[in-house]
Amino acid sequence: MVRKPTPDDKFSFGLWTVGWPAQDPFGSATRPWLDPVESVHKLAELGASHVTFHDDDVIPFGSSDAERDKILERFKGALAETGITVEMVTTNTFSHPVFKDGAFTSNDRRVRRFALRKILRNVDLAASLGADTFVMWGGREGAEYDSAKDLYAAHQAYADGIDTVAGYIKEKGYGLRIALEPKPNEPRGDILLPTIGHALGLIAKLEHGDIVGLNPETGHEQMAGLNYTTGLAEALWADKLFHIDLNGQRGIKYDQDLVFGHGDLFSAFATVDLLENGFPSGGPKYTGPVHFDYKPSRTEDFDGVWASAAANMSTYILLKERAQAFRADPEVQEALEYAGVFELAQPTLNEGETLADFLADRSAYEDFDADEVAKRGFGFVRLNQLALEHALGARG
Ligand code: ASC
Ligand code: MN
Ligand code: MN
Ligand code: MN
Repeated sequence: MVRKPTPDDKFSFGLWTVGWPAQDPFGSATRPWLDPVESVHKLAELGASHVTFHDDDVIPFGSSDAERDKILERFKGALAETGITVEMVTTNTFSHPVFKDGAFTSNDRRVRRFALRKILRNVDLAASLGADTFVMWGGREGAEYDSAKDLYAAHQAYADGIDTVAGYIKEKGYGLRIALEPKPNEPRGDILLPTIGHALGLIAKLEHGDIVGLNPETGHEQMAGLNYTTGLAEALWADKLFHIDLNGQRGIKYDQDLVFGHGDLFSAFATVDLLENGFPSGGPKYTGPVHFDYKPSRTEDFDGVWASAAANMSTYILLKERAQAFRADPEVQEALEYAGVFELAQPTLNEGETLADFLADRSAYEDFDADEVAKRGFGFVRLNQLALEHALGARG
């Protein structure tokens, strides 16, 4: 690892990432089960500060209460020994066959009630471990066939389910916020809340939407051909960026869950630039943990698993250094100025300007010389080349 993490980096890993045994639709697992306790120790050694997990990652589905208590006691022992904390907890409502048609939106009402109980129970666990965020990835909330769902009822059931959980969190006085994780498809043909924008639309209609935000994943947006950094920006602007899942994806295809930066590297540079440097005009900044949700490739043995975990952190730090150098470069500042990047934060109407004043301003319309103004070059390509040269470490 060319860069070593520190606690200030707030690096966090899902236990399902390093623990993935690498089964896929065409082949069986290439690695044995990995004890979550071992993962906690190993991640701590590598420099991570936090872990996250689905209930079933730590406590196998169907465990008795006694087994559950025993497992949790041992797990908490590993946390205490390493100083690792649990910043986020999420619920597996996608692996067991009972969830094959979804959880909150299954056509089978019995499944919806079971899913809600499984999630509420996990909310209690999340609160008891001191987590800040409760993620909901509705991986099976969707369909393959348009006629298979009442799509109005599905959206209502989804919203009701989230509102019930949010109401429970408030009633219990837990310090948790819910973060919805969009994904366009896989494992279902189409998944509800396919993008950041769709999720924001649903949150706006919730009764308890004040404690519901987003956990956008790099690859999930890129699977839809969308710009992850732009999505993070919209979520930040809406004060809804509660958590992040960083990873890598190479274009519109199956969910690759590569190491962060091993997909679209230049896009990853822009993501880190936004996360670390914020918007040029100020505005809200992401201050939460830097969480990786990737899968060590199926080709890797355990040495490769730990090398890939380290790679996520090392790549993030390298990009952070490059992004800081980019913003600190006077030539870049000049190029940003030339490009009008700072001008966009200037309000379009003057302070105190009434609509009547505006309509009376002939310079804005009647005397506006569109052909003359259209002659302006923005210099975006030069700016982008400066970004690229900084990203490659060729400057400063
Ligand atoms: C999650 C999450 C995902 C999925 C996936 C499970 O909780 O954030 O992207 O589950 O990692 O394989
Ligand atoms: Mn993914
Ligand atoms: Mn994820
Ligand atoms: Mn995933």
